[in-house]
Amino acid sequence: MGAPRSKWIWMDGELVSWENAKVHVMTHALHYGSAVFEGIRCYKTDEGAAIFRLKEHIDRLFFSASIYRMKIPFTKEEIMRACIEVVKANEFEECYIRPLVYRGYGEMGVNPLNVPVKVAIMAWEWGAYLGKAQEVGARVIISTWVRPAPNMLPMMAKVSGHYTNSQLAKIEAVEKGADEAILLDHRGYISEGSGENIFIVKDEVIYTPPTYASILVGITRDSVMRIARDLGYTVMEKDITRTELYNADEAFFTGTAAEVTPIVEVDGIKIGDGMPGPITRKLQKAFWEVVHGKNKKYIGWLTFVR
Ligand code: PPE
Repeated sequence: MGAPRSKWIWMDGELVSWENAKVHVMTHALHYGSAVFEGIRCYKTDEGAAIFRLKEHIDRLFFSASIYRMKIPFTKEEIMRACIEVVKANEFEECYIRPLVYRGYGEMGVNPLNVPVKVAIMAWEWGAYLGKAQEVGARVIISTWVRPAPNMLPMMAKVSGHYTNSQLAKIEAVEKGADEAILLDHRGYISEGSGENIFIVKDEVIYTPPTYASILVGITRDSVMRIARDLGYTVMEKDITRTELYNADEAFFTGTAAEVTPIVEVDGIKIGDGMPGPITRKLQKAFWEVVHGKNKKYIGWLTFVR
C-alpha cells in the first residue's frame, strides 16, 4: 500500500490542509507512545456515506484516554461531529477514519500528566487490510511474541504504545512469508491477530477468545457476534488452545480494517479443507450487507454523513 492522502485533516477544532497537519519532533507521543486512537470505517450506502458504529468507537476512544488520564478537550458529540466533518470535507464516499488523541509538546520525561492533550482526525481511502486474503483466505503464523498480560498493559484500551507488540508480531509474519500473525496470551491461549480479533468454527458453533485473553474488545467482533446469533448460530467466548485452532473447521479475523477475513492456514497447517469456510462466507456477506445499509435491522449502527 502506498502513502495515503486526503485534502483535509481536523486538528484541535479546525480543518487544516494536508500539508499543514504537522507536529513537532518534541511531541511526547512520538517518544513514549502516549497516544490513543480509533479506526472507523465509512461505507457507501444508497443514502450516501455512512459511518459504522461511530458512537461505540468514540466511547472506546474516551475510555482508552481515561486509562492514561488524558482529558480530551472536546465532548464526545464534538468528536463525532468532527469525524463527520472530515468525511464531508474530503468528499469521500467510503473511507477509513482515524481519530488520534495524543500528548503533544510540553514537558519531556515519562510523566505525561502535565503534557497537553491534542486531537487530530484523519481520513483516507483504505481497501482490504490483508489484500487478497479477504477473498482467498489468510495464511498466518502463531507469533513467538506474546500479548501482554492484563496486569502489564490495559489491552482493552487502544493505545499507540501497545502497537509495538503488534509490530514485532507483524514483522515476524511478513519475514516468514505469512499474511498475518496470531499472538497467544500470557497463559498460552489464543489471543488475537496483530490488528484483528479471531474466531473459530467447530461443528457449526462459533468461538472467540474472552476479554481476559488480552484482546482488544473489537467493535467488529461485537457486530459479528450479534449478526451470527441473529442468524441462529451459537457464539461462545471461550479460551481457545493452539491445537483447537489447528483443528477448527473454519477460522476468520474481524476488525474495522480487516472486516471479516477468512483464515485458511496456520503454521502451514490447513484449516478445514484449506478454503474459506461456508459459515465464514455467510457472515462475511451478512456483515457486508449491514455496513452498506442493506439490512434495515441494523440501520441504527450507521451514522449518515449527509
Ligand atoms: N485487535 C487489535 C489488536 C486491533 O488493532 C484491532 C483493530 C482489533 C482487534 C479489532 O477491533 P475493531 O476495529 O474495534 O473491530 N485494529 C485497527 C487498526 C489497524 C491498523 O493497522 O491500523 C483497525 O482495524 O482499525
